[in-house]
Amino acid sequence: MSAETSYRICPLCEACCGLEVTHESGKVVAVRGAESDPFSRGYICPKGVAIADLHNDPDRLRQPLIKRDGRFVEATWDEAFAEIERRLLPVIERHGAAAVGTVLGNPVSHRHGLTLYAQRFLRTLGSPNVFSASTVDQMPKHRAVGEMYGQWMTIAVPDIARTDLLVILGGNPMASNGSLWTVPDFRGKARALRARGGRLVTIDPRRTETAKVSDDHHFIRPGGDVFLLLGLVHTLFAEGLVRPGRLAAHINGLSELEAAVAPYDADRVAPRCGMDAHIIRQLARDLANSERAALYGRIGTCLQAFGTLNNWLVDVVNILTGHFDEPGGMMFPKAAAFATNTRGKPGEGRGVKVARRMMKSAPVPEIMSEYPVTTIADEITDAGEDGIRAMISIAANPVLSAPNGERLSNALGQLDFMLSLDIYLNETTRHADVILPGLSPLEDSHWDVVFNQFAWRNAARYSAPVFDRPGDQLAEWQVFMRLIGLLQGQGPNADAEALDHAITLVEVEKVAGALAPQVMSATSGLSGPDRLVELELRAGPYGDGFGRNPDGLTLAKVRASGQGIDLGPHEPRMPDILRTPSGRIELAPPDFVADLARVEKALSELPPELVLIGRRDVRTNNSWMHNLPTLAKGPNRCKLLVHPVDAQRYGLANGEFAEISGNGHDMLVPVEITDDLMPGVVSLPHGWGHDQTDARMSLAARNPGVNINALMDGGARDPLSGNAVLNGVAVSLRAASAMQIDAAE
Ligand SMILES: Nc1nc2c(c(=O)[nH]1)N[C@H]1C(S)=C(S)[C@@H](COP(=O)(O)OP(=O)(O)OC[C@H]3O[C@@H](n4cnc5c(=O)[nH]c(N)nc54)[C@H](O)[C@@H]3O)O[C@H]1N2
Ligand SMILES: Nc1nc2c(c(=O)[nH]1)N[C@H]1C(S)=C(S)[C@@H](COP(=O)(O)OP(=O)(O)OC[C@H]3O[C@@H](n4cnc5c(=O)[nH]c(N)nc54)[C@H](O)[C@@H]3O)O[C@H]1N2
Ligand code: SF4
Ligand SMILES: [Mo]
Repeated sequence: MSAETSYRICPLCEACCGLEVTHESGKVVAVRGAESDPFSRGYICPKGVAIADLHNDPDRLRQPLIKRDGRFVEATWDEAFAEIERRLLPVIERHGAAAVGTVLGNPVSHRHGLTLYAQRFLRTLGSPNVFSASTVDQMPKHRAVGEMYGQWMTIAVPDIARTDLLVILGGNPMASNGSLWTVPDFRGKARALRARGGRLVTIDPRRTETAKVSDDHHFIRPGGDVFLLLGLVHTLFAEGLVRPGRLAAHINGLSELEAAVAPYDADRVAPRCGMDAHIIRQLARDLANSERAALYGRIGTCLQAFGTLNNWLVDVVNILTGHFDEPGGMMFPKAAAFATNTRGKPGEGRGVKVARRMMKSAPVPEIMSEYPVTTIADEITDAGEDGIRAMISIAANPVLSAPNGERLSNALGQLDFMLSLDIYLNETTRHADVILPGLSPLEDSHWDVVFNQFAWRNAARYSAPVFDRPGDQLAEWQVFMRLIGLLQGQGPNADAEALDHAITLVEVEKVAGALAPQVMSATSGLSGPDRLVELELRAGPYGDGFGRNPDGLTLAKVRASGQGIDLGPHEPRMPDILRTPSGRIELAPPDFVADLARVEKALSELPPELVLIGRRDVRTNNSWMHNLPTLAKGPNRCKLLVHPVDAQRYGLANGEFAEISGNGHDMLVPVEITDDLMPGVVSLPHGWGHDQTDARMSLAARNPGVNINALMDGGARDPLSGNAVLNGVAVSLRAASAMQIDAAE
């Protein structure tokens, strides 16, 4: 058999690169960037290449596991569903659905079978206790845009191809490949920006890989963003630079905003964010006076106590300077399918509801029907009779990715039942009673439900499976359908396809009414998430409207195009995109203005002497790609970065171990001394700490690293979003003694 070539969108991070996979006799021969992909144009990173390792990884689960007498044994799918019926249903019968908690991890957003069918499953289960990785990530962004524009997903992205000035605050797209911004080949796009005379400015407590390809980099004290942003907004008002342009007609709350920021002169806030007042003022002027400019804030602005205020003020700066919803500024993508920001009536809506419920164990609100992962342990152990008794983890590893994993581990150990949908036996899933695996990405079809909504440019792309799936392996949407069957009393062997058809029909009837039978028959050749893609695409903003717009898109047309169809650069979408009750942009939501009281208090507090921040490396992905040989090669990436001044202060030497302590935990970690950090700040990546003996990630266990999140107790949150504070956390350091080092090695 000769080699064949298939094209496949990479689902491993938000960049969604097109891959060219060469394979022979069912084996991957090579993975390259797909040069003709209209969206990623040949870009690929080392993780994309490692998709072959993931496909081949002997530790990746291919069969369900059931825990019997404390040990996992391989089981058939029928046995696994029977076990779930036997163990999970009695919990619901006795204690109600709320006794079942669900935790959704990052890959839920990356695989359409998970994204679309986890939602269906949650609706059927009907438990309010849904926790998600968004609460250790971007929940402040959702809260901010929800109140400002009336919809949680109305998130703008930099129009990098047309901007003159891009300012990046708390993001490192050179390592992360972009986030809430689907931007393959950031390096190439940054280079093009500079080549045409534009400027790139990075503001970060570390001189990051992104800072190094920027024209300017400014250090900022971790957690200092709210002070910088208030100083910027104050300067815009004080210097008469408020020029919202076209959007002026669609804004509410400008004078309330001006009054709210009045106390925050750049001179007053500068010491607190660690930047000079003149730099803050100059930045405000540069943003205001550039014809096309964008201020982009990412996870560094979210993982802190003022996360929501930061994300509010970032958009405020863009709006006030006239760079919002304008070419070269921050713009709204219009995805071909599943675009939340095209739903509903243009220019009006009911807005979002926040805090409809609070957690039982802590004063934490539900946002977007989700609760913080940092409350799971308490909801299991401290919520009494109403507590959680069973957990379902869906592509989540909160024992490593959330603070205080030890406490969560102990709590998971107390459950009556735990089910995991996961492809590894890892730090979290080892607590499960049943683990149900998913497919290798190369065995699955793909459409980006989530990330097309944050795309740097609009496009429609679909991938068919590269390989047939092995034997009786189920796709994850089928797993969910059988779980739904269980919940509906159909027993463990429900017919996934028939049930899927029935539920899809009900969903289609809701939107298509009398036309539903016609729509169903027009899509009858497809099932599962692919059918939902076809439905959404044809009904979507570029779709054929099931015949109403014959030139419009169908899945068949997208497939016939080869690697996808370019749908062009972003276009202005205000005011149609608004879904606020006022039909306007809410520039000064009362809850946000009220929260400035905390800022006022923090202004007079002294920051801790030494704080810890995270970082990402292009060869790792949160906690779960340390088992892939291509990525594990090379130097140890779990090192503590320390500034020379701090190294001297604590008596640390390059390459030697330090003991870092926080939250009553201490750990030994190798030190790398570098002046890329701000003095008083140390940095450690997250997702490490693979030293659990009963996990099954053999390569990862050989270089386990340490778990940064053990140094945090999880109680620190942004009150408006419930998001965890994971950066700027106070820690202490000392040189490790020879005895400790012996023990560690
Ligand atoms: N200190 C600190 N902590 C952080 C962060 C930080 O910056 N600093 N970042 C946070 C962020 S942004 C996030 S998003 C969270 C992530 O939090 P999590 O989502 O809990 O963590 P991941 O490591 O992404 O774990 C993904 C899980 O999904 C499994 N998996 C992978 N692919 C599939 C699949 O196709 N199907 C199924 N069923 N399972 C799959 C993996 O085996 C793993 O168990 O971590 C957060 N934690
Ligand atoms: N290679 C790789 N890519 C990834 C991931 C991965 O683990 N590895 N994870 C994926 C996920 S889940 C996400 S959410 C995205 C995140 O994507 P990004 O937001 O780009 O994430 P980071 O690279 O962590 O960049 C955050 C930056 O914020 C800085 N920072 C820390 N504290 C502060 C602060 O208080 N203020 C400011 N202004 N900056 C601060 C850090 O130094 C860091 O440079 O990346 C995704 N892509
Ligand atoms: S940048 Fe992200 S999407 Fe692109 S190849 Fe790497 S992991 Fe895959
Ligand atoms: Mo994330």
